[in-house]
Amino acid sequence: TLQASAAPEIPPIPAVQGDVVQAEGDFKIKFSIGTTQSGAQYRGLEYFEKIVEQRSDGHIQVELFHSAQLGDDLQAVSNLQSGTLEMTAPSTSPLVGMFPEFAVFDLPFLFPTPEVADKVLDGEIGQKMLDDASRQGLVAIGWAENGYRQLTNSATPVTSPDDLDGLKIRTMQNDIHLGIWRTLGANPTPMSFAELFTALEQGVVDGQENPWITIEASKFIEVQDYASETNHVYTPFITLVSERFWNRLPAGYQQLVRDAAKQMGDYEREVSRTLNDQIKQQLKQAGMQITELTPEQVEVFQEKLAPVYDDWRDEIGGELIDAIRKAS
Ligand code: EAX
Repeated sequence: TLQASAAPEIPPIPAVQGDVVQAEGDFKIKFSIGTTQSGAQYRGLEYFEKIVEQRSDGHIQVELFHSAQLGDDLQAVSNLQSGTLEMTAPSTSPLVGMFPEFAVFDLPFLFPTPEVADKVLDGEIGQKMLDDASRQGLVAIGWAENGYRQLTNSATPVTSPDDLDGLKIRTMQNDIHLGIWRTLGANPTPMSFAELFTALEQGVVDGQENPWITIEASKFIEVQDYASETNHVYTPFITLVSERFWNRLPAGYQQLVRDAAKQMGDYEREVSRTLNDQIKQQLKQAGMQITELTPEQVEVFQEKLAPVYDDWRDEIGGELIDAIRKAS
Protein backbone atom coordinates (compact mmCIF):
# COMPACT_ATOMS: atom_id res chain seq x y z
CA THR A 1 0.00 0.00 0.00
CA LEU A 2 1.03 3.55 -0.66
CA GLN A 3 1.73 5.51 2.50
CA ALA A 4 0.93 9.18 2.65
CA SER A 5 4.14 11.04 3.37
CA ALA A 6 2.44 13.43 5.73
CA ALA A 7 4.62 15.83 7.65
CA PRO A 8 5.42 14.39 11.09
CA GLU A 9 3.07 15.28 13.93
CA ILE A 10 5.12 17.40 16.33
CA PRO A 11 3.81 17.78 19.90
CA PRO A 12 2.91 21.48 20.15
CA ILE A 13 4.89 23.82 22.39
CA PRO A 14 3.07 23.78 25.74
CA ALA A 15 1.55 26.83 27.39
CA VAL A 16 3.81 28.55 29.91
CA GLN A 17 3.02 27.61 33.52
CA GLY A 18 3.86 29.73 36.55
CA ASP A 19 3.77 33.36 37.60
CA VAL A 20 5.95 36.24 36.54
CA VAL A 21 9.15 36.32 38.59
CA GLN A 22 10.05 39.74 40.02
CA ALA A 23 13.74 40.53 40.10
CA GLU A 24 16.12 43.40 39.40
CA GLY A 25 17.76 44.05 36.06
CA ASP A 26 17.56 43.29 32.37
CA PHE A 27 19.46 40.41 30.82
CA LYS A 28 20.14 38.82 27.48
CA ILE A 29 20.76 35.13 26.86
CA LYS A 30 22.34 34.04 23.59
CA PHE A 31 21.67 30.28 23.38
CA SER A 32 23.58 28.42 20.65
CA ILE A 33 23.38 24.77 19.56
CA GLY A 34 25.09 22.59 16.97
CA THR A 35 22.01 21.01 15.41
CA THR A 36 19.85 22.71 12.79
CA GLN A 37 16.66 24.71 13.09
CA SER A 38 14.47 21.77 12.00
CA GLY A 39 15.57 19.33 14.72
CA ALA A 40 13.84 18.48 18.00
CA GLN A 41 16.50 20.36 19.95
CA TYR A 42 15.70 23.74 18.42
CA ARG A 43 12.03 23.15 19.11
CA GLY A 44 12.95 22.70 22.77
CA LEU A 45 14.90 25.95 22.70
CA GLU A 46 11.84 27.77 21.38
CA TYR A 47 9.93 26.56 24.41
CA PHE A 48 12.76 27.68 26.71
CA GLU A 49 12.71 31.14 25.10
CA LYS A 50 8.97 31.42 25.56
CA ILE A 51 9.08 30.41 29.24
CA VAL A 52 11.96 32.70 30.16
CA GLU A 53 10.66 35.74 28.29
CA GLN A 54 7.10 35.40 29.58
CA ARG A 55 7.98 34.63 33.17
CA SER A 56 10.55 37.44 33.36
CA ASP A 57 8.00 39.76 31.78
CA GLY A 58 10.52 40.51 29.04
CA HIS A 59 13.38 41.37 31.40
CA ILE A 60 15.35 38.39 30.12
CA GLN A 61 15.58 38.32 26.34
CA VAL A 62 16.58 35.02 24.73
CA GLU A 63 18.18 34.86 21.30
CA LEU A 64 18.51 31.45 19.63
CA PHE A 65 21.32 30.30 17.34
CA HIS A 66 21.45 26.91 15.57
CA SER A 67 23.79 25.01 13.22
CA ALA A 68 26.88 25.97 15.26
CA GLN A 69 26.44 29.61 14.22
CA LEU A 70 28.30 30.72 17.35
CA GLY A 71 30.84 27.88 17.29
CA ASP A 72 30.86 24.09 17.27
CA ASP A 73 30.14 22.15 20.48
CA LEU A 74 33.59 22.63 22.03
CA GLN A 75 33.96 26.25 20.90
CA ALA A 76 30.54 27.11 22.33
CA VAL A 77 31.55 25.64 25.69
CA SER A 78 34.74 27.66 25.71
CA ASN A 79 32.71 30.77 24.81
CA LEU A 80 30.61 30.11 27.91
CA GLN A 81 33.77 29.91 29.98
CA SER A 82 35.06 33.22 28.66
CA GLY A 83 31.63 34.81 29.07
CA THR A 84 30.99 35.72 25.41
CA LEU A 85 28.05 33.28 25.14
CA GLU A 86 25.44 32.59 27.84
CA MET A 87 24.06 29.13 27.03
CA THR A 88 24.63 26.01 24.95
CA ALA A 89 23.49 22.36 25.00
CA PRO A 90 26.02 19.97 23.44
CA SER A 91 26.08 16.21 23.36
CA THR A 92 27.98 14.97 26.40
CA SER A 93 30.51 13.03 24.33
CA PRO A 94 32.86 15.82 23.20
CA LEU A 95 33.04 17.05 26.83
CA VAL A 96 34.49 13.87 28.31
CA GLY A 97 37.94 15.49 28.40
CA MET A 98 36.56 18.03 30.92
CA PHE A 99 34.05 15.79 32.68
CA PRO A 100 35.28 12.17 32.60
CA GLU A 101 32.09 10.90 34.28
CA PHE A 102 30.13 11.64 31.08
CA ALA A 103 31.96 8.74 29.45
CA VAL A 104 29.33 6.39 30.80
CA PHE A 105 26.98 7.72 28.08
CA ASP A 106 29.41 6.55 25.43
CA LEU A 107 29.32 2.89 26.39
CA PRO A 108 27.58 0.87 23.69
CA PHE A 109 24.11 -0.57 24.38
CA LEU A 110 24.06 0.52 28.05
CA PHE A 111 20.63 2.19 27.90
CA PRO A 112 18.09 -0.34 26.63
CA THR A 113 15.12 2.06 26.56
CA PRO A 114 14.43 5.82 26.78
CA GLU A 115 12.71 5.14 30.11
CA VAL A 116 15.97 3.85 31.56
CA ALA A 117 17.73 6.95 30.26
CA ASP A 118 15.10 9.11 32.01
CA LYS A 119 15.55 7.24 35.27
CA VAL A 120 19.27 7.89 35.17
CA LEU A 121 19.17 11.49 33.92
CA ASP A 122 16.31 12.59 36.18
CA GLY A 123 17.41 10.57 39.20
CA GLU A 124 20.33 10.77 41.61
CA ILE A 125 22.97 9.89 39.04
CA GLY A 126 21.92 12.63 36.64
CA GLN A 127 21.67 15.22 39.40
CA LYS A 128 25.12 14.36 40.71
CA MET A 129 26.54 14.71 37.21
CA LEU A 130 24.98 18.16 36.84
CA ASP A 131 26.43 19.19 40.19
CA ASP A 132 29.85 17.81 39.32
CA ALA A 133 29.81 19.51 35.90
CA SER A 134 29.15 22.89 37.52
CA ARG A 135 32.77 23.99 37.57
CA GLN A 136 35.43 25.25 35.17
CA GLY A 137 33.30 28.31 34.43
CA LEU A 138 30.12 26.36 33.69
CA VAL A 139 26.82 25.75 35.45
CA ALA A 140 25.02 22.58 34.32
CA ILE A 141 21.27 22.88 34.76
CA GLY A 142 19.49 20.17 32.81
CA TRP A 143 19.24 17.27 30.42
CA ALA A 144 17.61 16.85 27.05
CA GLU A 145 18.33 14.19 24.45
CA ASN A 146 20.01 13.77 21.14
CA GLY A 147 18.86 10.15 21.31
CA TYR A 148 19.75 6.71 19.98
CA ARG A 149 22.44 6.79 17.35
CA GLN A 150 22.17 5.07 13.96
CA LEU A 151 24.85 4.43 11.36
CA THR A 152 24.72 5.92 7.87
CA ASN A 153 27.18 5.59 4.99
CA SER A 154 27.60 6.18 1.28
CA ALA A 155 29.05 2.81 0.31
CA THR A 156 27.12 -0.28 1.33
CA PRO A 157 24.28 -1.73 3.42
CA VAL A 158 25.62 -2.69 6.87
CA THR A 159 24.10 -5.67 8.67
CA SER A 160 27.17 -6.97 10.49
CA PRO A 161 30.55 -5.69 11.67
CA ASP A 162 32.12 -7.46 8.65
CA ASP A 163 30.46 -4.92 6.38
CA LEU A 164 32.36 -2.13 8.11
CA ASP A 165 35.78 -3.33 7.05
CA GLY A 166 37.83 -0.25 6.26
CA LEU A 167 34.86 2.14 6.11
CA LYS A 168 35.86 5.65 7.15
CA ILE A 169 33.45 6.67 9.89
CA ARG A 170 33.30 10.11 11.45
CA THR A 171 32.94 9.95 15.23
CA MET A 172 32.45 12.59 17.86
CA GLN A 173 35.65 13.80 19.51
CA ASN A 174 35.61 11.00 22.07
CA ASP A 175 37.96 8.08 22.72
CA ILE A 176 35.25 5.51 23.48
CA HIS A 177 33.54 6.24 20.19
CA LEU A 178 36.86 5.85 18.40
CA GLY A 179 37.31 2.57 20.27
CA ILE A 180 33.85 1.34 19.29
CA TRP A 181 34.39 1.80 15.55
CA ARG A 182 37.94 0.51 15.63
CA THR A 183 36.78 -2.59 17.48
CA LEU A 184 34.08 -3.12 14.86
CA GLY A 185 36.71 -3.02 12.10
CA ALA A 186 35.98 0.43 10.69
CA ASN A 187 38.43 3.27 10.22
CA PRO A 188 37.17 6.07 12.51
CA THR A 189 38.10 9.78 12.38
CA PRO A 190 37.02 12.25 15.08
CA MET A 191 35.77 15.68 14.02
CA SER A 192 33.31 18.31 15.15
CA PHE A 193 29.70 18.04 14.06
CA ALA A 194 30.00 21.42 12.33
CA GLU A 195 32.49 19.94 9.82
CA LEU A 196 30.59 16.75 9.18
CA PHE A 197 28.34 17.50 6.20
CA THR A 198 31.22 18.81 4.11
CA ALA A 199 33.41 15.87 5.09
CA LEU A 200 30.72 13.44 3.93
CA GLU A 201 30.12 15.43 0.76
CA GLN A 202 33.80 15.48 -0.15
CA GLY A 203 34.33 11.83 0.72
CA VAL A 204 36.79 12.60 3.53
CA VAL A 205 34.65 10.08 5.44
CA ASP A 206 32.19 7.47 4.14
CA GLY A 207 29.82 7.45 7.06
CA GLN A 208 28.72 8.84 10.40
CA GLU A 209 26.32 8.01 13.19
CA ASN A 210 23.57 10.13 14.75
CA PRO A 211 19.90 9.80 15.73
CA TRP A 212 17.30 9.77 12.90
CA ILE A 213 16.15 13.26 13.76
CA THR A 214 19.63 14.70 13.51
CA ILE A 215 20.29 12.73 10.30
CA GLU A 216 17.16 14.21 8.76
CA ALA A 217 17.58 17.72 10.13
CA SER A 218 21.15 17.89 8.79
CA LYS A 219 20.14 16.61 5.34
CA PHE A 220 22.67 13.79 5.46
CA ILE A 221 20.39 11.91 3.06
CA GLU A 222 21.87 14.08 0.30
CA VAL A 223 25.25 12.41 0.82
CA GLN A 224 24.38 9.07 2.49
CA ASP A 225 22.42 6.32 0.68
CA TYR A 226 22.50 3.65 3.39
CA ALA A 227 21.52 3.48 7.04
CA SER A 228 21.39 0.77 9.69
CA GLU A 229 19.23 0.98 12.78
CA THR A 230 21.88 0.04 15.31
CA ASN A 231 20.74 2.07 18.36
CA HIS A 232 24.32 1.57 19.57
CA VAL A 233 24.61 4.59 21.89
CA TYR A 234 22.13 6.85 23.68
CA THR A 235 23.40 10.45 23.70
CA PRO A 236 22.03 13.11 26.07
CA PHE A 237 22.29 16.85 25.55
CA ILE A 238 23.46 18.74 28.63
CA THR A 239 22.17 22.30 29.17
CA LEU A 240 25.02 24.60 30.20
CA VAL A 241 25.15 28.22 31.35
CA SER A 242 28.16 30.51 31.54
CA GLU A 243 29.14 30.86 35.22
CA ARG A 244 30.08 34.51 34.66
CA PHE A 245 26.57 35.21 33.42
CA TRP A 246 24.98 33.02 36.10
CA ASN A 247 26.67 34.96 38.89
CA ARG A 248 25.18 38.19 37.58
CA LEU A 249 21.63 36.80 37.61
CA PRO A 250 19.48 37.49 40.70
CA ALA A 251 18.46 34.31 42.55
CA GLY A 252 14.87 34.57 41.33
CA TYR A 253 15.99 34.56 37.71
CA GLN A 254 18.46 31.73 38.34
CA GLN A 255 15.55 29.62 39.54
CA LEU A 256 13.44 30.66 36.57
CA VAL A 257 16.19 29.62 34.14
CA ARG A 258 16.61 26.30 35.98
CA ASP A 259 12.87 25.61 35.82
CA ALA A 260 12.76 26.54 32.14
CA ALA A 261 15.69 24.21 31.38
CA LYS A 262 13.89 21.35 33.12
CA GLN A 263 10.66 21.99 31.21
CA MET A 264 12.58 22.33 27.95
CA GLY A 265 14.28 18.98 28.59
CA ASP A 266 11.03 17.16 29.28
CA TYR A 267 9.35 18.64 26.22
CA GLU A 268 12.36 18.11 23.95
CA ARG A 269 12.55 14.44 24.92
CA GLU A 270 8.85 14.07 24.13
CA VAL A 271 9.35 15.67 20.72
CA SER A 272 12.43 13.57 20.03
CA ARG A 273 10.66 10.31 20.89
CA THR A 274 7.48 11.13 19.04
CA LEU A 275 9.40 12.03 15.91
CA ASN A 276 12.05 9.29 15.97
CA ASP A 277 10.03 6.62 14.16
CA GLN A 278 8.14 9.04 11.94
CA ILE A 279 11.40 10.53 10.73
CA LYS A 280 12.81 7.08 10.03
CA GLN A 281 9.78 6.35 7.83
CA GLN A 282 10.16 9.72 6.15
CA LEU A 283 13.81 9.00 5.33
CA LYS A 284 12.80 5.63 3.86
CA GLN A 285 10.17 7.26 1.69
CA ALA A 286 12.73 9.80 0.57
CA GLY A 287 14.86 6.94 -0.72
CA MET A 288 17.35 6.16 2.01
CA GLN A 289 17.99 2.41 2.13
CA ILE A 290 17.42 1.68 5.81
CA THR A 291 18.25 -1.71 7.30
CA GLU A 292 16.34 -2.50 10.48
CA LEU A 293 18.65 -4.94 12.23
CA THR A 294 17.11 -8.03 13.85
CA PRO A 295 17.81 -8.60 17.56
CA GLU A 296 20.22 -11.37 16.52
CA GLN A 297 22.10 -9.00 14.24
CA VAL A 298 22.32 -6.40 17.00
CA GLU A 299 23.67 -9.07 19.32
CA VAL A 300 26.60 -9.67 16.98
CA PHE A 301 27.56 -5.99 17.32
CA GLN A 302 27.05 -6.14 21.05
CA GLU A 303 29.27 -9.20 21.50
CA LYS A 304 31.98 -7.76 19.34
CA LEU A 305 31.96 -4.63 21.51
CA ALA A 306 32.47 -6.43 24.83
CA PRO A 307 36.19 -5.45 24.88
CA VAL A 308 35.17 -1.76 24.99
CA TYR A 309 33.72 -2.42 28.46
CA ASP A 310 36.92 -4.18 29.52
CA ASP A 311 38.94 -1.18 28.35
CA TRP A 312 36.86 1.46 30.12
CA ARG A 313 35.20 -0.18 33.12
CA ASP A 314 37.85 0.82 35.65
CA GLU A 315 38.23 4.35 34.36
CA ILE A 316 34.47 5.03 34.31
CA GLY A 317 33.80 3.16 37.52
CA GLY A 318 32.19 -0.25 37.68
CA GLU A 319 29.74 0.92 40.35
CA LEU A 320 28.27 3.60 38.08
CA ILE A 321 27.89 1.13 35.22
CA ASP A 322 26.24 -1.39 37.53
CA ALA A 323 23.90 1.27 38.97
CA ILE A 324 22.72 2.11 35.47
CA ARG A 325 22.26 -1.58 34.65
CA LYS A 326 20.16 -1.89 37.82
CA ALA A 327 17.91 0.96 36.65
CA SER A 328 16.90 -1.24 33.70
O1 EAX B 1 25.08 18.73 18.67
O2 EAX B 1 28.48 15.54 17.14
C1 EAX B 1 27.42 14.91 16.98
O3 EAX B 1 27.35 13.94 16.25
C2 EAX B 1 26.22 15.32 17.79
O4 EAX B 1 25.06 14.83 17.27
C3 EAX B 1 26.26 16.79 18.02
O5 EAX B 1 26.86 16.87 19.26
C4 EAX B 1 24.92 17.47 18.09
